[in-house]
Amino acid sequence: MKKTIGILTTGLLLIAATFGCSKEDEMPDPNAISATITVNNVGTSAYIFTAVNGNGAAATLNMENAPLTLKIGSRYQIINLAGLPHPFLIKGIGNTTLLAQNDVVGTFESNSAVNFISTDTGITFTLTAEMAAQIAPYQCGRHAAMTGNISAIN
Ligand SMILES: [Cu+2]
Repeated sequence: MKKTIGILTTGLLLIAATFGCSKEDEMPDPNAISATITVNNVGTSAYIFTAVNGNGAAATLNMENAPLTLKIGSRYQIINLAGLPHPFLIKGIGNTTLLAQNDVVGTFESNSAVNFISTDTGITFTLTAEMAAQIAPYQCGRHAAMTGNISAIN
């Protein structure tokens, strides 16, 4: 009897493990980062993108204040090598701020679907359709000249 229970338990554990695996395969992690974008500064006059890796983001590298294209529905990590002297902001229409690396509180920072994370080295967020409808240029929180257009695409 003990042996039967042992075999049954092993069997159930195997089934559980199998189902566990297939479930993870079917359901993508909503917090998985689709693309990583690395940015740096040129003095106080421009940002430049130095690397774009992954899927959903596009920008011309090493071009001052280059436009940034982001696919709606993907999650992005922006690594800001310029650091806190040049806090990275995503502006909204009407000169609002949607997300900010500095202590400005953007209007989408507490949105659970956007799941905004801000650290000394960058920001991470999901570009939801709701946020995309309001998105405007990126800009440095301290230098207005450091700015470029963001295009949100489907
Ligand atoms: Cu700056």
